[in-house]
Amino acid sequence: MGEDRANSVGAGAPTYGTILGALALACGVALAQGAGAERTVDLGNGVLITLVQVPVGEFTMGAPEGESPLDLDEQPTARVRIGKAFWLGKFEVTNQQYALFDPAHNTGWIDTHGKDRVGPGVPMNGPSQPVARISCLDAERFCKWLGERIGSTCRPPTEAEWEYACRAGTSTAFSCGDGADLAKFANFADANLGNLKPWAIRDNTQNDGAVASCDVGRYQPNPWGLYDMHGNVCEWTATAYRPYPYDPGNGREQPKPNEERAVRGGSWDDMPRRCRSAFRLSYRPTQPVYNVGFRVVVEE
Ligand SMILES: [Ca+2]
Ligand SMILES: [Ca+2]
Ligand SMILES: [Ca+2]
Repeated sequence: MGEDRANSVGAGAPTYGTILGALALACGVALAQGAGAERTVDLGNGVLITLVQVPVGEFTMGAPEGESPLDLDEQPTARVRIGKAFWLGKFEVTNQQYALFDPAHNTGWIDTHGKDRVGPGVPMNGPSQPVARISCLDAERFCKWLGERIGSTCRPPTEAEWEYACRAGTSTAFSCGDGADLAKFANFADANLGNLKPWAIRDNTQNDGAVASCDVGRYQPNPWGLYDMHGNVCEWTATAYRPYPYDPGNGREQPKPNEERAVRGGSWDDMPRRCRSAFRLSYRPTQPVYNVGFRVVVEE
């Protein structure tokens, strides 16, 4: 339950939230407000999107000095408050889900030379693989279409919402914590990528089992039950890519028409460093990118 809703509870009958809270107290469990609540929305033809409720809270956005000396755009950090709970896609949007909006889109293949020219390569267009090769504007159009279907405001997450949800209360480089086996939590550029692109920059010491993008939800989720925030495909955000410290009031949430957008989370084609919670890069909003997809926010 979001803080807003909890605050609006009157003296009437107990709500789901108060019952859950009482249960948690009875069990001696400190239940974070909102974390873990789920709902589904129907895209038609029996295809659903599962959403996880992300609670109100505050976090440090960006990387502490020394986490990744090459990535200076992650500093300086800022304390950012998420003042309103929201619903975030539990998974990246899949090809099957996207096809209900745009049946003509084909995420296609990654061929052995990475160019879709030489051989059939590795499929990226399976129904449960994440959609990619869609622009940020396409992602926004999908969200608008979905919002009209379900009668809610739907959009890609802001850059702050994305990092807050990715961290899920952690301040380590990855939400699985320091010392965890990343290959159990993420699909990144591991030894398998050598089978597709022998020259690719990759971490040959790790084996996540996937050559290119794989079905969403194959790895372990983060502490808030969100999958593939690290890796698989990178994800569009609604926010202009501007220098830190992050300030939502400086116009970055109203990007200029062709201003580059922040893209988050890294992909199957990125080294672990580029899949960290704080990692940022950017593309023009009109540019479809072979390893960039998105997930949806549904506002409360
Ligand atoms: Ca991989
Ligand atoms: Ca991802
Ligand atoms: Ca960067």
